[in-house]
Amino acid sequence: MKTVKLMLAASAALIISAGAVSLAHAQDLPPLAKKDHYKVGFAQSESNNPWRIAETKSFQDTAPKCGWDLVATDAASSAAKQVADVDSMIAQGVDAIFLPPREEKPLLPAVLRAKKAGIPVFLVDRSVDANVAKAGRDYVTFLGSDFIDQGHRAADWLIKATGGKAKIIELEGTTGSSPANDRKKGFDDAVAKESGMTILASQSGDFARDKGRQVMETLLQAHPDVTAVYAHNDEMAIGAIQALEAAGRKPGKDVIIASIDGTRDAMQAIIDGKLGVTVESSPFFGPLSCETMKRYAAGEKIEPWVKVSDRIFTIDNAAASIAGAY
Ligand code: GZL
Repeated sequence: MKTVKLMLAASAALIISAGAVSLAHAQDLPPLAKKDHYKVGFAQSESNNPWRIAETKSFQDTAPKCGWDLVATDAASSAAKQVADVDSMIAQGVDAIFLPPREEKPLLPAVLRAKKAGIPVFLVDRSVDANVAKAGRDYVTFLGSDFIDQGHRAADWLIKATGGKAKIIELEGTTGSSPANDRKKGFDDAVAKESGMTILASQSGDFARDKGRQVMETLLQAHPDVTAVYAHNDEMAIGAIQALEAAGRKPGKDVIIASIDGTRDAMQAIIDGKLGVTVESSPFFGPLSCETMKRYAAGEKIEPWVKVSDRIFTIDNAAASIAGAY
């Protein structure tokens, strides 16, 4: 009889402790009161390309429609300043923060400080190190594209366009950012399966046009046998086109280029026959952010990843799509 009592007591203790842990986790995510007006922080990483400028405009255009008093900052390509910008929003006591972490790791402590201050954080367009912070516990959710899939789709197109035979230069995005990490993984994993495809060199152009051009100039000198370029974004692809033409090469003819984003200049480069493909990565996060925040305030459990679906633009649809591009 005594043994049974002991077992019952032990299992009761286990249930209480498990409940306490799950309760603690459930309590981790700061609540958001349902009201007509909010003070909302948007801590932009930089404005060094059309994509980021379009994203900021999307939030600014959404603010009056969503009852937001928007506190928008720009970290001018500095993760340290982006951390300071988030801390300033915490000090101002904003109701919620939308954050595109410039790099996965440096922004983590600021996300956790916002949580501790009772401010829900929504990660938008880029994420943080998933090994340390979890959606639904440390931040509400990640709103964004599937970057691994984007890299995979760019590879698929390039494999078909080159018949599975290419010597590739890869221009990587911002070092340590989730799109750069995942677009590299998606592309490199797909290309590794093709015996005729080699990546000659892979280097960051920081998602910027001029840096992309400079890196392409250097890598082109080291690898004149290049036959394809994979750029993690259109700005670097445009920079690569400039570098190739300056070296007397014919982008789209003797060097096939694949990219990601879907900007207006990329669509034009496709129409001009210089760029082969750009996989869309929408910057228009304002409306989706408004909708997701309203769902959260209404008490809905938000899925850990509010996934954005992306189209693909080639010579078949670039002319029809350019009017809506940014
Ligand atoms: C993707 C976004 C990337 C774009 C770049 O969500 O983080 O940052 O692809 C931009 O153009 O700089």
